[in-house]
Amino acid sequence: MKLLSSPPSPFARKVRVLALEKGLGERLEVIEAHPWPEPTAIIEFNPLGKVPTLILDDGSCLYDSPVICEYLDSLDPRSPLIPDRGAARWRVLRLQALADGILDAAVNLVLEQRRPEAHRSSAMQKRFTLAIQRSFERLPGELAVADDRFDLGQIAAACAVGYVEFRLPDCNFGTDEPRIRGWWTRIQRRPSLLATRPVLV
Ligand SMILES: N[C@@H](CCC(=O)N[C@@H](CS)C(=O)NCC(=O)O)C(=O)O
Repeated sequence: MKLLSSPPSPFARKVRVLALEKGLGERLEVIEAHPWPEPTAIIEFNPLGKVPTLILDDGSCLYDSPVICEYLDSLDPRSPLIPDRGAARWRVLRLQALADGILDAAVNLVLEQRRPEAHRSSAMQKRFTLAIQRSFERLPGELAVADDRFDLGQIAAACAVGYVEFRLPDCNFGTDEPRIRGWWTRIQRRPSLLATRPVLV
């Protein structure tokens, strides 16, 4: 399998962390592909032009990151990182949705800040910032009911904290909250997270 991935992408990082946690690292060839400024090398595989995109050995493709994670998790059902049913499943998927939503807003905020000043919308920047702050306020409650296992929900949350610290370190999003800090301190040295730290390109 080949994964189209860009080094700073938090969505691609989520997939890479899940693959490493599942012991699938050897089976996943990570290929650097850049969606900006033009996603030329990606659109043949994903018309949306986004990373991550997974190319299977039969040439078919999967996107987006929740679908790729579900697929990779299904390859070895002995150690699921997405529970297959019940309340635990919906907790994990809700936490992934919360973290992915933080990332959508954070990526949009970064893009907004890169526009020439005259083209920036302060209303949109405020909207993205408030969505991120509200979502991080919800995170301690989600972590309190999470399993001990570093599942897909926690992987996504780790990628969200990692991304805002990497791209938006001066914004006060509330990631200093003691319960978030305590959890982050415990998990941030996992080999899967260390091996996928975001890199500027
Ligand atoms: N919902 C998608 C989001 C992926 C995404 O937004 N990736 C960014 C890079 S971090 C991208 O490729 N953006 C290019 C674009 O929006 O055109 C997922 O979970 O995979």
